[in-house]
Amino acid sequence: MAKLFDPTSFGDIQLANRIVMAPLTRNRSPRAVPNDLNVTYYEQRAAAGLIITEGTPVTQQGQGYADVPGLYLPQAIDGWKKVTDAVHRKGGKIVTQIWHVGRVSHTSLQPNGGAPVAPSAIPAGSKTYVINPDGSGAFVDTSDPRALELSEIPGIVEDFRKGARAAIDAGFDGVEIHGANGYLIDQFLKSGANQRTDEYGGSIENRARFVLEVVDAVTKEIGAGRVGIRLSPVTPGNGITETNPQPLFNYVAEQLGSRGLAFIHVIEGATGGDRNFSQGDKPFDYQEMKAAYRKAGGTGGWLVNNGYDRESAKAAVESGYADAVAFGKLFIANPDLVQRFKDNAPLNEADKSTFYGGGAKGYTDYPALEAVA
Ligand code: 8OZ
Repeated sequence: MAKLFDPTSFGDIQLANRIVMAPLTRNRSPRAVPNDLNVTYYEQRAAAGLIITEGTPVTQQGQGYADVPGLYLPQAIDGWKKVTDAVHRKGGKIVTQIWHVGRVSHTSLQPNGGAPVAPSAIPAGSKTYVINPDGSGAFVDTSDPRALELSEIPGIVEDFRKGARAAIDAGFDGVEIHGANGYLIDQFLKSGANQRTDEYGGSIENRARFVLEVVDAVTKEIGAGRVGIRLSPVTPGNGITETNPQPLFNYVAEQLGSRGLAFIHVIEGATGGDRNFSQGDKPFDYQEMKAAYRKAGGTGGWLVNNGYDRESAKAAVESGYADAVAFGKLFIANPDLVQRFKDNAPLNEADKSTFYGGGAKGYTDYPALEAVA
């Protein structure tokens, strides 16, 4: 029986334990370049079995929030190198989450102030985060998107490929493709955001074409054993809706099963909220999705996320429900979460007011437990 503290492998990546740091947007990298404060933050959390960095746009067009670090500027690669070196020196493993926000953006963040792009010209009706001229941060409504031309889609697939190459150049152990939470890939997958009438819209096969093209381009570039993907079958985040998620995600899982990926990262329920939230006319069955993946030959780690604690994570791994568990807020507040779980020690509380933007406060100043003499 596997245990939460046991090592495992996700494809070519060896994890010292099954406690994974979930990707967390923190808006502390001005000009899209990782800095020394970011180095400290990730280094403090290197005892995680795997760190998945915050979402990292592969192009400026893929940016939806101020001060998130990217992968498209040479300075950003240099900045990320310092992060990956620091985590590796501490014996940790780190992948970066490659990201395109699609319609969840604002014209002020887009190249030449243009409209954000999406499968269809349907607004997200969501909020994004920008920096005011006086330097303060603010949540503002997302801008109306324009529908991508068919001829533009290969270019975005190529942007993901280049992002994956840049990630390896920056010293990452691999990448997680951000296919969740209502961003571009999820927009293609789900019928509420995708009303295209070409080969990228309509049937499940057509709506899944974009994500599979991205997966194929990225795995060809860096090797499937270094590639994971994050999916959120039912989250309503960023205005995303799907009336029939089960067959859609069973199909996606089955297609991924033959592609040799390192891990599949599934957000259960509403991201950061109700684990039992669902869309469609019956509760989503995650084990059915996992079975479709395994039946198709998928051997990657099955990584689950959303509202787990020490006990439920132990139970998930020990029962074989999952291979590993990703924690978000608990890792924000507890840099030494692995040690605290081992000791069954009390946990620090996360301060929501410092999640997005700002400096060291609420970022690198959460205390670790005193070392036991
Ligand atoms: C919170 C704030 C901004 C972005 C996600 C990348 O939901 C995000 C995100 C989360 O995946």
